[in-house]
Amino acid sequence: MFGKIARSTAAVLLLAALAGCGGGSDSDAGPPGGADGTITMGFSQVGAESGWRTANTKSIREAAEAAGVDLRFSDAQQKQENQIKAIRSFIQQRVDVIAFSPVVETGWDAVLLEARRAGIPVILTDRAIDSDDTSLYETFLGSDFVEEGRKAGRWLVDNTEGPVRVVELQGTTGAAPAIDRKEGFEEVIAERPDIEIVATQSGDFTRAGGKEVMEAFLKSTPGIDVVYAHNDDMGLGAIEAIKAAGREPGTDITIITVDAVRDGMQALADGEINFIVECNPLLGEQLMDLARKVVNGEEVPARVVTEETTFTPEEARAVLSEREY
Ligand code: GZL
Repeated sequence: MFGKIARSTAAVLLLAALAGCGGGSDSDAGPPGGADGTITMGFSQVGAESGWRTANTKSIREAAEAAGVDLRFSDAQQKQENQIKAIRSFIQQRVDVIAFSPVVETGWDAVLLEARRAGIPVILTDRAIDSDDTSLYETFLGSDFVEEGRKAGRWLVDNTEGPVRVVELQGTTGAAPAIDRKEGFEEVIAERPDIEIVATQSGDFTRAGGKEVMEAFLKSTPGIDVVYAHNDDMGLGAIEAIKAAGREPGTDITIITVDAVRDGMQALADGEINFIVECNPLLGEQLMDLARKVVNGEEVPARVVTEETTFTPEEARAVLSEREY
């Protein structure tokens, strides 16, 4: 909001378009975008922790290429301080727009205020932030993680009877998908007092993390019926641990995950996972379209929710060959 007013004013006041990045509210900045209209985007990515992230990065890079966007890409290796450093660097470079997937929900107000003061609009993609000041960003593009958790809980409520002991592999501590997928799942299973989460711990959205936590659960927690993993990668790590313990994943222990990336869908098709809630990583095209509108001072929705579904083993077998990721 503030960024758009500053940019429009700068654009109206300044007739001569100088070469170089647009952005910035000082008086010598040309209209948004470079002299030839090229948009420069600074993008701070969470990291490369999962199959989902890899697919998301590929989608963003390919969409930037197709849209002629000059993409300045930074991988934060799942560290918030690296994302804050990258955003400050993008401000120094006076990019036209900043987009990022916040690794955790909190701690962003200061650096986003710096971007706003520099007149550079910010787009949140994939994960949201928990801030009272919604003017710090123009829009949020990504999934409804609470609904994803509800879908996982709904499948469990509808497909089990009697006492069910669940162990939960949470995503990165403080991350929106981890907080919200837990919230949605618990909201729905509350309908069944005989479904109980008997252990819960973060596996940090990685395969290694899921395996390590599941190994500990198998040693410390008797009578596990179900694993609810906040992403496929932790579910695949749990499968390794379950097999190493001489048990049958998908048969002895039911497994529910979120994402629907290729390796997860293959395990689902093979019957080692029982149900997957899709989380669509292909956000690149929508992001570039939103960026163009924001840079040009056009109105954009405060929230753009992505379309996604769920899969059973039979449904996975039917679509596996045509999946993009
Ligand atoms: C969800 C995304 C999550 C995925 C994980 O939009 O932020 O992060 O579910 C990824 O696989 O690590």
